[in-house]
Amino acid sequence: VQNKVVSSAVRDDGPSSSLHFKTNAETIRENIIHHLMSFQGRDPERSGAVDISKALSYTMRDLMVEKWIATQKTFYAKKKKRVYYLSLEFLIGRSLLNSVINLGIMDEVKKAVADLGYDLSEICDEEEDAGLGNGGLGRLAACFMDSIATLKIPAYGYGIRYEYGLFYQQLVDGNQVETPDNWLRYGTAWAFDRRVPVFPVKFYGHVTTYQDDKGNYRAQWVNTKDVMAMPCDMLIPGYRNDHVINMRLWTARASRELDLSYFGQGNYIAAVESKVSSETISKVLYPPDHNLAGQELRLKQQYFFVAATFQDIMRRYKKKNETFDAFPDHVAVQLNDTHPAIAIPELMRLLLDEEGIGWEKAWDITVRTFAYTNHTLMPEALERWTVELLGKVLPRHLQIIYEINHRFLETVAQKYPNDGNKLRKLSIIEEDGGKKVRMAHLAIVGSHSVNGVAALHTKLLQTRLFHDFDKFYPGKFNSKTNGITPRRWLLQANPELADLISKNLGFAWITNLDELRNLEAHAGKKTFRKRWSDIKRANKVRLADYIFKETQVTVDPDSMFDVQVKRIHEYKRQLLNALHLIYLYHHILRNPGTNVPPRTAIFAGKAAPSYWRAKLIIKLITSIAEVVNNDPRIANRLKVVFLPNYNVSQAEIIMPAADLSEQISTAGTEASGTGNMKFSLNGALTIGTLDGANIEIREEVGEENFFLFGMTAEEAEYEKLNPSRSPMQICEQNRDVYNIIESLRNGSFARGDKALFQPLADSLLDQYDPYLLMLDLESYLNCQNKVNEAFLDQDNWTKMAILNVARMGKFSTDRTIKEYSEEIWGILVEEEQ
Ligand code: B1H
Ligand code: IMP
Repeated sequence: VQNKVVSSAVRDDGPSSSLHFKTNAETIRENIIHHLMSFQGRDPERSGAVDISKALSYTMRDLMVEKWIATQKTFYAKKKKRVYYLSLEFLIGRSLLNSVINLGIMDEVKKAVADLGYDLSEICDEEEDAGLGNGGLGRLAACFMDSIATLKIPAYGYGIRYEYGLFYQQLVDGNQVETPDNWLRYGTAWAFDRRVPVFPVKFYGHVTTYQDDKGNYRAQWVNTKDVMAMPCDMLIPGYRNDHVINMRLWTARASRELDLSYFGQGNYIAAVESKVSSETISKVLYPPDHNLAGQELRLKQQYFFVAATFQDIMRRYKKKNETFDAFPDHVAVQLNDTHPAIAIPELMRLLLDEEGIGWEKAWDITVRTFAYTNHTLMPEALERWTVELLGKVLPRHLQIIYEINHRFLETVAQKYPNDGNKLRKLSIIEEDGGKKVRMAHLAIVGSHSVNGVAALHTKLLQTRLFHDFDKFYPGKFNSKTNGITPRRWLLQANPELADLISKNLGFAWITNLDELRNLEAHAGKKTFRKRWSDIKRANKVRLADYIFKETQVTVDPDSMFDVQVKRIHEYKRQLLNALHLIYLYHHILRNPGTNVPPRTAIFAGKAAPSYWRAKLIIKLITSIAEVVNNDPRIANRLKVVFLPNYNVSQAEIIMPAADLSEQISTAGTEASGTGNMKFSLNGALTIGTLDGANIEIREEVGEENFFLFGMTAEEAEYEKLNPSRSPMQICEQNRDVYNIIESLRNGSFARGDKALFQPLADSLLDQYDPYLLMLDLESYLNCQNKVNEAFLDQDNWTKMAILNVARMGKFSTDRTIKEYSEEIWGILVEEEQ
């Protein structure tokens, strides 16, 4: 990713703190050279941008280590409660520029790099993205780490160090083709591979019982196959506060004993094979997203990192504590969705089997320790493991889950006597169609807090998905609206806008985003708006250059940049967007004199490799692009672009350049969304439905600064079962809609192939469409007309954009994390950082 502008929209009141070596451009340059020679074995005179990038990264890491050690010592000194954020995904992206900014040494680093003959942006572009996540859920975890470090919360992130992150997406003839993301090919400067502590993780085997020295029967999990977990630490610096926290990602290694048993039999090849198979556990991130893989390896990944993490938690806890009575006062564990929910029976197992604590006490400790965040209402994403698989891989955990369920259902039966239906609905075990463990139910029963990620999402959890649980556990459900970190998503991604804001408001907004409110006073000033729109244009030029480099399509920076970037999924309705583009194409052909403003529709996003319908939607978009972009009659009034391989660093180029943000999911399907916040914070206006956090964004920015269309979640729920109009009726009543659908069926966008997009046309015309595309289409088309009109008044558009940014304070993860910390973890955030 190139053409990134790097500016110093950071305070220029000098380096933020005492450092091991005095950081000035000179010492930074010396350290770069030292690393080049001592660690990379390069001749400074012959090394290129890649080498400098790595050496600079090591230099930044050196600066962070000392702060990290000091930070860890304060956790011990103050006997603080620690938070463990468990997530199967951390979508970090790049770290170099972020660490330079957070360390507060931008000017010094720029100068050091310039003295070596390079531009910092060029050096930063050499870094590979750490794409250890699928999308919003993983990126949220990464934004949380930044805010946790900035707010000085004693916390750790725990996850897996996947050797391959989310697949690399190429477009071949307009179709998605996946290739492996070998992000560690040349190593990474950001992770410390550690030798200690290393922990064994057990799998398979069976359970026996024995009598302990007090005469109690205790379970013992034996004859297991063990895999070793090795820690790999990534340091996360807070924003200019000397605080550095730890993200511990586990790597799977074959255990020595396992190898020896094979060697003993003289079976060398089997020993090596078994080593390879142990190590596949941390090989690759699962890409399905909102769809369960249901596979043994995925379950093993989940338990692998949970078991290693809990051994680490116990090790740390036992350093200072003799008994487990105070465990929940010292340890809070946040489960990022149900992916790590096997931690609940794992803690029970440790307390019961290893520590010899009785059930009631162990359960009390467990529930007070865990909190669970739900991220989706989509039924296909709710994890359910078959009893057969869980019993095979984790036999002791299955026993414990059955016991948890047994005791839980007894309490349910007490509250609702003779109500078999209630028991069936609430049970952790799903009985019909082969027994399955419902991980969400396990997570709810085993946690003291269950939160949704936006107000509407939480309400729907309470009224629909988990209604009975909400009744059964009053007060357990709560809402924590998502956010984004303003450090990466404004200060770093949009340096010129950040500069303009800082020049007018000072720097407080960087750690107190509500300060942006003071921009409102500037929205009325002509000169300010001019500066603002100049910056937007420069960002659009940068994106236009990037688009040309990646796709060889020329786009006009003065056209409206209409952007939808996110995972490709039917519920997100990229297809609805595509239908509007077909409409626009037809409209311009039929009305050559029309005054609709020129538009550039920009898409990016990955489809799950086995989700053929999502892949067909990508093919449709690239096919529309081929037709529209090459039709001379359109004369550049409409361009369509699909940027391959959407990732964090691409998002950092896209967000600042958008005019219009497409947030058009069917109401009631997108739990929150966080891309919506990134766009608004960078001065794009939103066209969106009343879904997820869109509702709260609209509330904040004002309805007059938001393009709303479509049904509400309640209407959508009703229409799904009782449609007011059929797709056929809609086509009959609206010629434009008829023509759109017809063009999918007659091969217009498929080089004459009538069959290619037939499945999409069929689903649109189907009586039952869970995503209600046809029922929202006219409202969407009308709303896009309003967008066109509004865009013709550029000056007013800019005013609206400024007001959007001014009112985005709520959507900082600093606010989100403060709420988690104070309302769930029981940790007060110190006001003065
Ligand atoms: C979100 C997921 C998700 N919700 C299953 N659920 C996965 C589910 O690999 N899997 O099996 C991976 C991811 N991701 C997203 O979380 C929501 O759709 C967004 O609306 C939300 O903003 C984001 C963060 O809360
Ligand atoms: P951990 O918490 O044991 O993973 O150790 C992380 C870092 O914290 C260590 O590298 C030490 O710098 C520091 N640390 C570990 N144990 C103690 C302690 O008992 N007192 C103070 N600092 C400690």
